Amino acid sequence: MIQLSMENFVQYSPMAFDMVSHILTLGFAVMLAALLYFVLTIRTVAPRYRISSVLSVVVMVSAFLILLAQAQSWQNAFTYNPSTGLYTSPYVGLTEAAVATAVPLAFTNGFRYLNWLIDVPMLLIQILFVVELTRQERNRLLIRFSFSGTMMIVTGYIGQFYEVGNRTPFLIWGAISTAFFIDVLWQMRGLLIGAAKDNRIPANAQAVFKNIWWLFLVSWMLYPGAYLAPLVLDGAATLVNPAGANTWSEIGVVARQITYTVADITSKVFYGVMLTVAAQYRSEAEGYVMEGASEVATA
Ligand code: RET
Repeated sequence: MIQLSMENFVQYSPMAFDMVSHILTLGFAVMLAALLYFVLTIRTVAPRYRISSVLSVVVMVSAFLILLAQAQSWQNAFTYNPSTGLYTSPYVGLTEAAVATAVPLAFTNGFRYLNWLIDVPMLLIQILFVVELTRQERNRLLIRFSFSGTMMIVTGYIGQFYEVGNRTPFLIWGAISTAFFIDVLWQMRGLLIGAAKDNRIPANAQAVFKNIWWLFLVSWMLYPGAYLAPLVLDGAATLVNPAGANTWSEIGVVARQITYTVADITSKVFYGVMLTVAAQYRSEAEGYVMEGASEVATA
């Protein structure tokens, strides 16, 4: 059974290869830039909301490092072949049996899943410190989010090894992962729709929570979309018959990496910024004055 990502069975024109390199570079560069944003804005919110910024910092550091590894994995897995003018991996054109015994360095999306293992629980937990909850309700969600979020990623991680060739395990693990995903979505919907109507929260912050729900829904749905990419692309056909560059596969790989990068920037960075804004509105409504702000005002 083949346990490699579909990207290894596609040959790339220099344009497609470079586009993926650029997209992956954008991914880790944004995380480093946003890291500074979350550090520098921490004092703009009241101390009780700062744990959300701290968790964004944790997310940024882990995403930066792992997305850097992801970009290096792309660079190392393919070489340029001057006679065809294409980038190719040692796996292109091998039979299924030969792939199973080959050992060269393969490209893998697996790094991403390990990053999510850290980031998904952090992203789900950080919001619990910006909305208004009883201690009991917060603890309940903390456990539920951590459990379902972790199970969603672990089961999806196992499934992604089987995206090329016989796809039965790929689909079964994907379905199990989806069950946990639905639980996460359901809990988050209740939390955010509740916060958007909570009269202990000022109206401007309520509006932000409502928008966070839509951002959350759309950005998180992109991940299962990228997981399913091999189903709609002909990566497996390329494995058997590598007739030069296969335009559809090439576009598919570029599209999949764009999807991952957009999803990462929106679900981690935009989400964190919106939570910071909501916390700023709440801090302001509670009369919080940023340290040092009064000196500026009276100067
Ligand atoms: C998988 C496997 C296939 C089924 C489903 C999945 C969902 C993944 C999600 C990932 C979210 C990741 C985030 C990372 C941020 O750092 C695992 C692809 C439903 C929702 C938000």
